[in-house]
Amino acid sequence: MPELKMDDTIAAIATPLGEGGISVIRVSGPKTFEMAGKFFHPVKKANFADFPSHTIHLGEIRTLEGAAIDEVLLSIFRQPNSYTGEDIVEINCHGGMAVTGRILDLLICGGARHAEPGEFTRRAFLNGKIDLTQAEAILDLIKAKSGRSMEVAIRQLAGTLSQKFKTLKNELMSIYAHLEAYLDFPDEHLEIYSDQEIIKRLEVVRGEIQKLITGFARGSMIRDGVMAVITGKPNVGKSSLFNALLERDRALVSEFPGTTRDRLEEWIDIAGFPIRLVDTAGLASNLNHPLEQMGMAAARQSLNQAELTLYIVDSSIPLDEEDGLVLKAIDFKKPVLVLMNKCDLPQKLDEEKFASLLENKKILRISTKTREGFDQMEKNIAELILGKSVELESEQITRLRHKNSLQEAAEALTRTKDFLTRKESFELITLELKTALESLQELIGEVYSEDLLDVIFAEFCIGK
Ligand SMILES: Nc1nc2c(ncn2[C@@H]2O[C@H](COP(=O)(O)OP(=O)(O)OP(=O)(O)O)[C@@H](O)[C@H]2O)c(=O)[nH]1
Ligand SMILES: [Mg+2]
Repeated sequence: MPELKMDDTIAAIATPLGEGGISVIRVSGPKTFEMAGKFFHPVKKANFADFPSHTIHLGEIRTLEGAAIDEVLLSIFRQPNSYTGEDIVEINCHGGMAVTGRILDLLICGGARHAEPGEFTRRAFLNGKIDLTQAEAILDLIKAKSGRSMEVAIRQLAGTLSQKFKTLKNELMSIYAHLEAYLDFPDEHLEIYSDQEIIKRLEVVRGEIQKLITGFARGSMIRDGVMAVITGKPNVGKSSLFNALLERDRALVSEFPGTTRDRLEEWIDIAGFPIRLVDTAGLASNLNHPLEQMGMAAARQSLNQAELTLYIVDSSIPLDEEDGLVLKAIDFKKPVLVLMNKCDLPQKLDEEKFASLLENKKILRISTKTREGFDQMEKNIAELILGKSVELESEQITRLRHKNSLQEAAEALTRTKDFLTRKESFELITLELKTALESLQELIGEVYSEDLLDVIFAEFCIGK
């Protein structure tokens, strides 16, 4: 992407395209008021330049020739007290592709430029309104698929994580400044901390960083979700379970074995955690139709990718050899929850024998018809993916970028400590400490490259 100009005026539709109650068009930049003023005609005949910041005005959008386009509400935010830190107007017009598109066209003709994805937030970052971790949190909040993902994102947006990073950085900065002063003025008899004192302080920072890194697995699970695959023989109730967890009839269900052939997937929220739930074709040895075989191949592929397997059997019929085929296809080293479905019907499955084949995996009786066992099932799913404790740390990292920067910092701190212990030269020691410091600065965006910003903001939608 060519380098973005940041001193021009941008415009975009900030709401999803399509029909809706209202749509919002956002304009930001130095010529915002001049451009909007060409097309906006307030009901109260006031001058645009006199509108105070943070006020809303009723009026009409008209073409330069005077043709009315829509009746709108226009909000004004004057720099620096706005989302981007620049002059902003937000036009609330009637939701609809034609009206919204037309107003945006007028603004573009009036000299605004189409905003790139995330450009409003990028400007907010570049103007110092938010740091990089908060910009990422905004994106996570928009994309949050569950209550917990939302909770973590809103905490990061409020700045708890940035604050933590900054505290760690400031501590390193203070040690660094101390060592530098000693390096620059070795003859001044500055009071110097002992190596032991410095090592102790470095260890505290490294320990904190390590704790954040350890929390990453859980954090990324909260942000990106876990893939849970439903598997079993044909007709055991896989699609019924899929629908019941989704609480709508998404997959076809029938009394005929072989109903599902394609892989279906949907996001669900279990105990606040996002789960990518996958319904698959049944596994059987007697499938001859090429379509059935394709379905089974796709099912096996999904099973390989599963982070959690929901293995379901029909407890109203006895076990047979076909169950052996499914058992062989499941990787019991990964988390597996075994579900004996159709517990509302007379039970014919020998549970003791079945349990002996399952490598001590948890077995639960459920009915997708009556929802018996569902509360326990949801609890077990949450436990299987998160361990016993499902509480969140107050500072939780969720992004690989954060983990990588913290890892670099931790490694540089280990080297700093080793050099100090071995009484290496001060130059070498401060060089390593500086590497750790820079990793933390990159994390919050105190130092950044345009390429990094391009990667981060490309994930955003246009208008944010
Ligand atoms: N009584 C009872 N019937 C159930 C239950 N769960 C599913 N069924 C019935 O079992 C039959 C098969 O259900 P599906 O959900 O289509 O089974 P499936 O495992 O997806 O089947 P395939 O896609 O063919 O592999 C349907 O007639 C369902 O109504 C249950 O808990 N109790
Ligand atoms: Mg099915």
